[in-house]
Amino acid sequence: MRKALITGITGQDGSFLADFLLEKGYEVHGIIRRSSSFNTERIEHLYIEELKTSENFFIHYGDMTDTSNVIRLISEIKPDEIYNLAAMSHVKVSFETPEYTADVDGIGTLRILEAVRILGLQQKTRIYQASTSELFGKVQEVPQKETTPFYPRSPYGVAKLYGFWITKNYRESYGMFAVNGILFNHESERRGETFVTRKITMAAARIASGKQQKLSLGNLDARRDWGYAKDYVECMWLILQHDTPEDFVIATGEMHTVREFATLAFLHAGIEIEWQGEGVEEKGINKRTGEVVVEVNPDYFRLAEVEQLLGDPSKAKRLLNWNPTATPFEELVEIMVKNDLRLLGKEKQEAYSTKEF
Ligand code: NDP
Ligand code: GDR
Repeated sequence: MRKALITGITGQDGSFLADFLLEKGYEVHGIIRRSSSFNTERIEHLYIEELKTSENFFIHYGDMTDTSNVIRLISEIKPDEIYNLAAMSHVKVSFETPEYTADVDGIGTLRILEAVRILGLQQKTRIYQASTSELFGKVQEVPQKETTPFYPRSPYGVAKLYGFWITKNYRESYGMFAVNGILFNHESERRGETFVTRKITMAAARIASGKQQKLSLGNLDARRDWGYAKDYVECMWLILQHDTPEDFVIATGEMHTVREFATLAFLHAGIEIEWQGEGVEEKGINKRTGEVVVEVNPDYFRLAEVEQLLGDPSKAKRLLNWNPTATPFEELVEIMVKNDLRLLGKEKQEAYSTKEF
């Protein structure tokens, strides 16, 4: 039985990847951090005795900043594949915690590579590094492909730049199968609640249900290439199954503004929005009631913004036979809004929580 180790198992991608690999018959090991409150909601269905459908899932305590822990776990598990998904993954927060972000997202990647090398596993263990379209930042070419120069615009992007190059360096220096997936934004019903898409879909559901009055957003003009996370984790696996170790851009090849995402999300929740005003004065008005449902709050602006990202997935299409448009943009938004309306229905039956985002 093939063994996979996933760092960042409690996150959006880690949890989908665990589902995917278990289905493929892998023994899956995941690293979780100790937390003062529960952080395992996305993987409960995999390890809680009454819910679990597989006996092949194991969790271990650990942290990307703890070298001895990383070495010990890799030494005990001896995985065939490592998916390094753990990261301080919020771009805006990385401006507040730049050193920690560098430690986890940059040096954390080195810790994994070094552990595999020190343990002499370089011929056995294949390593996937979660690289990102944020490497392109201030874009030098549209659309962005594997050969486009990088220009990161945040401490997160710069830390991930180190992760990208050290992965490539270990591949070239030690002949390791260590590769980067340069993934563009991918979202889902499991997306973290502080990323813009989920923030919008949750707010749309709550506003439509009379539980919230309005939503505050930052840059409505930012444009992203948004895909569906479930489709993207399959690609992580395909990249590691490829004959040769190579880096791949994973994207849909389609770009939309935050404003477009919000318009569509509110529509799925039953609210038609009309946009009025410009810049920080811009507002989204509920056409039927005349109420303001979206406003701009400069607190959510980035110190250095990535204005637009558009990926060219042709290499992945050609060499991995991957379909970038399996879940179109409209369907992605619908999946997310429907899920948040359903969750709200569930919450209503229990006591409704007034969490702010
Ligand atoms: P999430 O933020 O949902 O998950 C991040 C995971 O990393 C969580 O499991 C988190 O644990 C864990 N983690 C954070 N810090 C540490 C640490 N110090 N030690 C161990 N684990 C840690 O991210 P996604 O699932 O969305 O993304 C997965 C990876 O892909 C990340 O590396 C991200 O940067 C990258 N990426 C994501 C894209 C996207 O659009 N989603 C696009 C391109 C790249 P906890 O639950 O305890 O916080
Ligand atoms: P991003 O995702 O920074 O691309 O990083 P996020 O959803 O946070 O922002 C996307 C764009 O929306 C604009 N925006 C807002 N963003 C947030 N979070 N909150 C708001 O209120 C808001 N209003 C407008 C942002 O300015 C930005 O332009 C994600 C993460 O998953 C990274 O880990 C990953 O590497 C990249 O995607 C690819």
